Amino acid sequence: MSEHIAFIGLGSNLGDRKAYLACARQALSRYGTLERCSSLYETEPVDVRDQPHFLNQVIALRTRLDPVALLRACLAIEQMLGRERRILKGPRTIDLDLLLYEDEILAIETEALHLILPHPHLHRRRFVLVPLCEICPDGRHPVLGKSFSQLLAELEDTAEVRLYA
Ligand code: PH2
Ligand code: MG
Ligand code: MG
Repeated sequence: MSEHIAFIGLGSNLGDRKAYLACARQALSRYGTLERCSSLYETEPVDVRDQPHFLNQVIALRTRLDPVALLRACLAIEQMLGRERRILKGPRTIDLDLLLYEDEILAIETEALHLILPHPHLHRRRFVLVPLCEICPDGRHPVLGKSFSQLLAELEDTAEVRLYA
């Protein structure tokens, strides 16, 4: 299979958040080349608000894996880094979300696998759009047809996202 660009959102709000992101990037680099990595951002939790602040980042990976294989790789890395799924959208050592895979639009929702591309919340989350715009401002959302910078400008989410020193 040829190479493809995928964007992955990284998030951590338990333990040594920065180290978890670093370990996740290193693990992801076994599945391709890290083309771009955004800065780290300290972000206010959304959806479940009563939990610690997150560190979030978005990376672009050049990979030969297809979307399903890449999702499985992300889930395996989450497992390796001690991810426990106790509370939906609750605290986690590491969360790896497949945001975009080229311009692919797909939905696989089975008991064994849950993959929707582009990621269904991508366009409404500041903690995703800010780092995504940093590394790919002119990229376009394959379904909405708007650039990521345009989506960021129109965003309703006001949760705080600030550069992490
Ligand atoms: N992830 C969630 C729920 N809320 N909030 C922030 N700031 N960052 C996240 O990565 C995040 C969240 C579920 O995946
Ligand atoms: Mg997530
Ligand atoms: Mg996730």
